[in-house]
Amino acid sequence: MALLIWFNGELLEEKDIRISPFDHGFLYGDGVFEGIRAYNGRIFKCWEHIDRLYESAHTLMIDIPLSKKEMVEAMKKTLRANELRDAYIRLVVSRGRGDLGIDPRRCDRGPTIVIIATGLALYPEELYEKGLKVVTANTRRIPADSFNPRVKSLNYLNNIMGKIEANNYGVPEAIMLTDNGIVCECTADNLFFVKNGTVVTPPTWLPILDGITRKTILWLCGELDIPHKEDCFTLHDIYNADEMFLCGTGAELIPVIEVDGRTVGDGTPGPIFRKILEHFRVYANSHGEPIYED
Ligand code: PXG
Repeated sequence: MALLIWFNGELLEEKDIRISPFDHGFLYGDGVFEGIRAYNGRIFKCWEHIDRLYESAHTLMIDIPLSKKEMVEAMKKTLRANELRDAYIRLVVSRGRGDLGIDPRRCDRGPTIVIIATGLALYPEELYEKGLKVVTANTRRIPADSFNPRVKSLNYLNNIMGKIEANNYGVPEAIMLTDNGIVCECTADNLFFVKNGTVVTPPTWLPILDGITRKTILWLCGELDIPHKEDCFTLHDIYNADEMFLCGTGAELIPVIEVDGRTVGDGTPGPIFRKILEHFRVYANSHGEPIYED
């Protein structure tokens, strides 16, 4: 069965979808997106993702013509049409078709909306067991007063530059810093470390994405009575951490065992990471917006 994709209100096969070369998502990266997961027949953190999508769009002054409820219905419809219970969902809203100038006012036909739901594309299980090696990117995170990375926009070139550096070093991820060397996040994941039993992650006023997995982990730490805080820190702190891990909708939670050639902790995924991962998996498989119940 060919994959059915939601495109401006219709479910179509990829070959039947046409997006204009004048679409400002294509011409300028002018738009927003979300990456969402469904586990076991439920959309995990559905409304949190929808809220973030609409907030990103509001900041960019893109008026999404669907209500949040209609957007969730469209997502469910797409999942049902493809008979999916465990899936990765990509929701994309571009500013739509305009002319060759950047002026958003020329995009007067409204946004282009696409929902893709596919099977899962996890990192190999081996990496969750063994952990990743990462490097620090020379490319700095865009300062929040230039363009706030809390907007999950279609313009990911800052992150892609970081990813190219990771690729050039032959590692799966790269750490990105602020322009004065404060640790922010990786190219598509938030970052945590553990020192003396306390879980630490950068605060969202730094130029990072306000990640939904990140927020879930902070909440889980509270539930599990694990000391945790949001704080600013440098590479020295993570080189000398007891444990480190990354998190995001795509990667879920993944341990880091080496940063810039320095072994983190004892070079294996640590006990606090394992505890959080175990509880995260149970929680993710039992909570969320049901896809098939109405
Ligand atoms: N930071 C950045 C820069 C991101 O793009 C995260 C953190 C994690 O956020 P969530 O809300 O997912 O916990 C992201 C996630 C993927 C993928 O396939 C993820 C993102 C972008 C592109 C692909 O995992 N964003």
